[in-house]
Amino acid sequence: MKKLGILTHKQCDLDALCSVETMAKIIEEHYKNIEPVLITETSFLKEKMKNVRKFISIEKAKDIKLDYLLICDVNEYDRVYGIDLLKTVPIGNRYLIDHHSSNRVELEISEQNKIINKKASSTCEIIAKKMIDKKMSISNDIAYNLYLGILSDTLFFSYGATEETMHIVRKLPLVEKERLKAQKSLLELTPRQEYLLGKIEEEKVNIEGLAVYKLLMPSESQDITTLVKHNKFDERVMPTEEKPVSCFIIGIGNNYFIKFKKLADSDIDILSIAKKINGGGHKTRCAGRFYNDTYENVLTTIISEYEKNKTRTKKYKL
Ligand SMILES: [Mn+2]
Repeated sequence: MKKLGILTHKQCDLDALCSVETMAKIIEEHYKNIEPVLITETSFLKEKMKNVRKFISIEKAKDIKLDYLLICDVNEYDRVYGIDLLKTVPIGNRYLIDHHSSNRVELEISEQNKIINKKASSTCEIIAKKMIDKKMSISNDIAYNLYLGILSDTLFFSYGATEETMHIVRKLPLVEKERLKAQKSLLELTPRQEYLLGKIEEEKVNIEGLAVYKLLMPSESQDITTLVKHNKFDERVMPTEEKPVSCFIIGIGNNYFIKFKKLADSDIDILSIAKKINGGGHKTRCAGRFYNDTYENVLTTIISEYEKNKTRTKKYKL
């Protein structure tokens, strides 16, 4: 029996977990001599999924000899949970499925082993489309998890969803009751999330068109970035007509995770701001990071990058 390790990104979200889970099911069904080994961080989000198998931690995975490796939903070297495993597998046996546009440090995977669709809303969308196109059987559990992954990455189809996304979603064999159940479970906040939501404050910055929100937690608390990936948090930090760009600073000790969002008609190029601060993403929503820094410096840097960007955009206007 050969072993295929399946990895995804740190701070795994539901698109990550559901794409890993579905790929494991596909491999099991189509390759009888390959056993999938799912390697992710622990996450409370698994409770929302259907019929989830065991995911193991990187510590446990280190003792397992892997023959193949598949990476889902991430193509940045330092964002992969368990990246050290990559070099334990021959290059020809490494695979990637992803939908992100930023690729700061390319993973050592040959082009023919990559499926990257930057137009796809989520990795689950890419997998669902492949399954539909190849007329593979999609069980109710698989359909449910794929739907959950797409729903989560698009925040209920409000970000990054396309005609193609909706077309694929409609083809998933799920009854209305199941769709509603998935939607409801995504909406439910855990007590920890309720607490964090209440801790968000708006920062008083006097910058035209920009709203800044902060959630600052001590370093001893657990990683909260996955917990805030919920539309209740997005609603709280949503850009408005008056402030079409919003910046959400999530601080955990000295490390900061910055989420930008903007209304589609805003000229500010938030993606280039994100790229300047160790990040990337999409045109209307992207993220950056600061490591070992202070809140003051993070705020000053963001404001100065925003101001530079604003002047630049204006320069080319009539
Ligand atoms: Mn994703």
